Amino acid sequence: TQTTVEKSPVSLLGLGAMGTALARTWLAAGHPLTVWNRTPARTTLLAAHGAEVADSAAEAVAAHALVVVCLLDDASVEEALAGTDLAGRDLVNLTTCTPAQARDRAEWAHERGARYLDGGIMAVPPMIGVPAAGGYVFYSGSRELFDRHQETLAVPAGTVYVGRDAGFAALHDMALLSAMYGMFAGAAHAFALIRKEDIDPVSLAPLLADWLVAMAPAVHRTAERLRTGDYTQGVVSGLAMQVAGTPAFLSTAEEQGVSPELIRPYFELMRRRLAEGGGEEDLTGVIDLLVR
Ligand code: FVH
Repeated sequence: TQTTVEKSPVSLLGLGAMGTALARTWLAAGHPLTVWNRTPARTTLLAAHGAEVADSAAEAVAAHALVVVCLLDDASVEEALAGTDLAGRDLVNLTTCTPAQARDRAEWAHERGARYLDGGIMAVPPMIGVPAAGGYVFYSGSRELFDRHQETLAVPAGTVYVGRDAGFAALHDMALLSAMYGMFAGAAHAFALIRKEDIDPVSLAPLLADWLVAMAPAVHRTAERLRTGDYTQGVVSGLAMQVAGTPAFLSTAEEQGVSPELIRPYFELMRRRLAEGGGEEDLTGVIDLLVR
């Protein structure tokens, strides 16, 4: 005899690009799903694939204990959930927000009788439901809520719990995405340097990607130095040497007719740290200049 395992039902509010991707994976995995979206037209396709469509956010919240929201921003969460009865609900908020907004939202949910878990999605919609793509979601807030629903939450993407502080998922999300924008900024400068030359950007791209991958493990050494407080231990490329090299980068930008506005601020910080006596360090000391 075969036994069928009942899949946990989910209420999902928000069917933008990300919400729709999440909805598809839960439906495909056999989870009963109730959806709501401010613009009802976005529910049509999902209804055809078996989703129940709620006429209001309140109806969606009332449908199941696990309520997932994936809306544009914190203000839209406030607006969508106003007038819903959250008492006894397990609210999982996958909307991008700041750590402070997440903590306030957790308190707001608790005042309304709900448990709260915040999520920061480290994936774009095509990575959802594709384990090999490596996408995952940071979660923080109620550990009990995370443990109870982990199996369901793991359907669209991997899950990484980062602590009871509801703001930590957003903080991890913002930290990683900030590093990503720094990388994009560096790549933008690199492409700008060759833009007017007879160099195919497509031939530079793999060199650039491989170089960034080769340099990425440096973050482990940075983390160790931050932990020990010794910024000079095992330094290979000292700050004094690196600062001495910065005029060449700025002159190259000038020669190529490229604005140095993306790289100059970082060079300024390196110079300041050197002036404060950090010549024997690597680049770790720059971090301390940023922290106010
Ligand atoms: N898409 C991505 O690449 C990123 C990947 C990382 C995580 N983000 C965050 O996920 C949240 C949702 O993003 P999204 O891609 O689904 O965004 P949109 O396609 O723009 O859909 C927005 C949904 O929010 C609804 N909405 C907006 N304002 C309100 C409101 N005041 N009341 C109720 N709902 C609202 C909107 O509804 P509609 O315009 O269809 O009526 C969409 O359902 C987001 O935090 C990303 O940062 C995605």
